[in-house]
Amino acid sequence: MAGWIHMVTARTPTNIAVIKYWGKRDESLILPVNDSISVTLDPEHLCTTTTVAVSPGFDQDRMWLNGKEISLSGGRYQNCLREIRARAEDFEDNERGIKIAKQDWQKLRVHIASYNNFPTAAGLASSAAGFACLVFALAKLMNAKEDPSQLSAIARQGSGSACRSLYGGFVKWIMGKEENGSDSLAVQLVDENHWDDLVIIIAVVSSRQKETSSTTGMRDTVETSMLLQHRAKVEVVPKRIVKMEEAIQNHDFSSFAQLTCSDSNQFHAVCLDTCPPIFYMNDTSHRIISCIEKWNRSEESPQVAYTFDAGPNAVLIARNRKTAALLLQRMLYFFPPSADTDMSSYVLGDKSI
Ligand code: 2P0
Repeated sequence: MAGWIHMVTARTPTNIAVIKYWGKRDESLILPVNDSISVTLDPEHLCTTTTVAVSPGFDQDRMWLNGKEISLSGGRYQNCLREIRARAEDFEDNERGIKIAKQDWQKLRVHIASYNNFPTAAGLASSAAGFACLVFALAKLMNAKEDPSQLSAIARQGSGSACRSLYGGFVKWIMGKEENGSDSLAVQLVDENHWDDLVIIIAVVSSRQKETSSTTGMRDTVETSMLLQHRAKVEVVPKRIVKMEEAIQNHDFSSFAQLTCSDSNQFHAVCLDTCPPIFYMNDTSHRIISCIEKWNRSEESPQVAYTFDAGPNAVLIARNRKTAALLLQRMLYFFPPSADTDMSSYVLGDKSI
């Protein structure tokens, strides 16, 4: 019995919110104050790869992130491990003579190795890809038969935005009403083939770790920002959610771009309205916004949508490949990579969403 290792490797892309999640109504269960909508990136680009292994020879749960061992003692990891272990089923590999009964999973320890192919904690949603991948890989390892929405409710307890990475395409995280969080989960709005004209370009303004973590920032915002309360009103985010769903269904880029840019700007306004204020964007981010706004206003309808998460990096969504080529030209002209900025771009091709 002692000689075997059973392992599973999974790869999960990150997601970028076009209607933002910011603020929790329950911190330990990670329940948000509003619904959010995101687009999942192409798995070939910004993604996490995680291998999970189990063996009778392992005496404790351990994890390595980008090659460095990290502690699994935090509640978020423990919640995910507990929830998947509770759903584990019998596993049998006759060829290798491995037989694990449902109840054995409680005693067996796991080793986890996870890699991001992009900067960790630089506002590129590394925790989203990370926890989604961890939960998916553990579910496969332990033969848990949950569907992606049920798994999303577990990934949510690792990191809120992670619940949206269990699906491709455009995804909605429904905030839910239940106190125990059972209905706070992700659903797929459309799959990755629905709107495949869109091209996403990520301009990495800085790959440094952000100063204020999302978790701390959100807590301060909930405690101090009046603007966040305004955002939660029916006519603000809930109305935007309805309009965004319509724009996505109808391939209506003008409406999509207008909603995406407005919601990003309002999210950063909420950060500024927090005490102490949170500054995620920098001068380069602001110059990128001005550049895109000018371009969009010089055309009959918007060509590019921009959105910024908890960091200065720009996520630019071009309406088609032709626009994406022009966008790259403009970005390289106005923001040439130089020694004092580490500006570089990830270009996600026309199959990105
Ligand atoms: C989002 N962000 O909707 C928003 C927009 C950042 C800006 O979700 O505390 O890392 O783990 O639930 O998921 C980042 O927050 O925070 C985030 P936790 P998370 O993508």
